[in-house]
Amino acid sequence: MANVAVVGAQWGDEGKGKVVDWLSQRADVVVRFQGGHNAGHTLVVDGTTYKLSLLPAGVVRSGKLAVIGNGVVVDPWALAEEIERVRGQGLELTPDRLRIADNACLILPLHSRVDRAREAAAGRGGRIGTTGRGIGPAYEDKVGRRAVRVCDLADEDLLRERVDALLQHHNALLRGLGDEPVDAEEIVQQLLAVAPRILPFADRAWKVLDGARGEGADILFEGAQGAMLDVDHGTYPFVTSSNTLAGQALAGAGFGGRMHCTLGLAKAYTTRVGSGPFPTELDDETGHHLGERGNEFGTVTGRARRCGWFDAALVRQAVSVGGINGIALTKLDVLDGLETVKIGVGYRVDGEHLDHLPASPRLQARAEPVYEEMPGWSQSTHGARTWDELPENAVAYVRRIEALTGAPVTMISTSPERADTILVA
Ligand code: 2SA
Ligand code: MG
Repeated sequence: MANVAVVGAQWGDEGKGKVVDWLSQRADVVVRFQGGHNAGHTLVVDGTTYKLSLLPAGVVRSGKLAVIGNGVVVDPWALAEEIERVRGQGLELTPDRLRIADNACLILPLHSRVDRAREAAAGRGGRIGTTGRGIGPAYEDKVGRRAVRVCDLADEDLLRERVDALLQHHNALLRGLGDEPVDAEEIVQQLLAVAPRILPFADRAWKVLDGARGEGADILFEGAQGAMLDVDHGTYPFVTSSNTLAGQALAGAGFGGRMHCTLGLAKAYTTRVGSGPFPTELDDETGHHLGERGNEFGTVTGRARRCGWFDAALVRQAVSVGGINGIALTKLDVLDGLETVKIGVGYRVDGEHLDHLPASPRLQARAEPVYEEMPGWSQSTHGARTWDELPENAVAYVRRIEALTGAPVTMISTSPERADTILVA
């Protein structure tokens, strides 16, 4: 299988869990390279449901090595809890099966506090709709060179030094707002208490991956969120705080090899959680119908997702900036029974026709979708496992998506069941 990256091609929640699990069976190593516990994958393996947030999907299969790369922001308490939770479900999760980059930055309780306080203070138009997990503030501290990292947990003096450096920044802000400053010693003690649950897994992840590469291992890079939430290429500022594209996989894991294939996940329609522009959003019966049928609620926060038609212009942009060479199309069955289906093919902005989303959030908000309409299909595609089982109009829909996005659809998922997958040669 070689080295494969699986990334979201829309706004996240494209159904990566199932595809990553499916591919992880063929991989030796599964790596997370960005994001944190704002991600949420649901995996069903042998009748057991696992909800993973920070742990790479590889942990649910024996004999695989799971790696949390340096590009991930790690909440040590959330991680320790997740490790305990999956162990409680009978998984053996020993340090020889999970490695955490010792140069990964930590998310501390103050980060989620800042995250939530900002969201609460922002007016309706300014609220990002974050997961409240402290992701943004933690990445800010990383880039600001004042973060506490996994390796600092192993050295009490160094840890104190790092926490002091971090609080110099945060306490100045808190005092300015008339808030109570954070007590350094309290954080140090909390970190020292959680350290023994994390340190056994800490390692030079880049070296582990280098070794695996030398042995010819097949490595799967598991993306979180999606291309339109990328901090550079997404609908800024309504984005997450990391690069979500496959290009990030190499830097976020310290991997010196090359990616042989980048699989972009896309739903057969579009969803988004949180605020921000969404040109093909349906604020009507059809939008409701898609949300109900597609069970569109976030796995991390339980929030209802906004729903709309498939936006081919958006996915074409993700294919282009993200180097996607194959699309895995999910939840096609949710469109069953619709009389007509629409595909967004571009935008009209102030009378001008665009084949891509402009950078300005003002223009994005004013972008009117330009649609192509196709006849729907009344037959069920739910659970289809071969191309031949798909009604003619559904096949035409998939073919049109390929033509418009510029990437072949190499896989179609027709239910959460692993076997309900069509592989397109
Ligand atoms: P943050 O918390 O700073 O990363 O939020 C910034 C924006 O990124 C969006 N975001 C996501 N969108 C979809 N799925 C995500 N993960 C969970 C999941 C979502 C959930 O995989 O199911 O359970 O709600 C995810 N994580 C971040 C977020 O909505 C903001 O728009
Ligand atoms: Mg998800």
